Parts: sequence; structure tokens; C-alpha cells
Amino acid sequence: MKKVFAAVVLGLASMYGYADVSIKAPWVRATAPAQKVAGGYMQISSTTNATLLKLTSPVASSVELHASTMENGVMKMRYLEQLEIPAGKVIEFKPGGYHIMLIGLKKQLVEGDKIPLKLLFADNSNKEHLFEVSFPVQAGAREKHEHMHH
Ligand SMILES: [Cu+2]
Repeated sequence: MKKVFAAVVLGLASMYGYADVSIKAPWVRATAPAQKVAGGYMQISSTTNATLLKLTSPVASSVELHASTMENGVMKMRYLEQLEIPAGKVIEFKPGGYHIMLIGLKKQLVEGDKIPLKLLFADNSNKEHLFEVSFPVQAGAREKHEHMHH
């Protein structure tokens, strides 16, 4: 009887035990009244290999994953279909690097607001897991070159 119980507990643990991915220090940059795009940042890590597949938010018509890179002294932005999160590595989203791009904003993002974002991850057995994360809006430091391609 004890053995059966242990097996059930293990079974549940593998089904619901997806605490592997952790998201730290999320924030979204505050916007000007007419601004339609905003950048979002966070740190993602996972104890097992995972893939960030998709992001959505009720405040934007779409949410994309972007990577900024310097090429010959010019900041360029690249759209990423998805992002691999290798086990044990912290992927830092920050101005000038990986970022979330909220596109088609439905309202102004004011410092102090909290923006809900849903992040869909696939684990290493291709099971999908939906995370709901609240991103506080912060003024942050303005970097002129950051979104020159929008
Ligand atoms: Cu961007």
C-alpha cells in the first residue's frame, strides 16, 4: 500500500512539478501618451532545458521576442521566433540585448502600473506550460538608440 502511494506522489510531481522555469526582475518601460510600442525586460532561468514559445498581453495587440545587436556601430533589432533557455543558464533581457516588444499598445503604460503577460514555455519533453507574470511599469533610463527601427 505504501509503495503504491509513493508511486502516485511521484507521478503527480512529474506532472505538476514544473517549477523549473523562474522569471525574475520583470519590468516594462513606461511610454509616452501616443507611443504604440514598449520594451519589456526580465531574467529567465530554468533547471532543465526549456523554450519560450509565445507571449501575450491584454494591453498589446502582439508581443514579440527581439534581440538587439551592434553591427558596425549600428544597433539592429532581430525578431526571434522562440528562445531556447538552456538548463542552468540565466538569460537576461535588458536594454540593448534580448527584450520583449509590446506592439500595438491599447493604453499608455504609466509608472506604477502592472502589466499582465502570459508566457508559454515548452519543457524538454515538449509539454507546454503557461506562466502568468505581472510586469511593473518603470521609467527606466532612456536609451535613444534602443528602438530606432520601430
Ligand atoms: Cu524591439
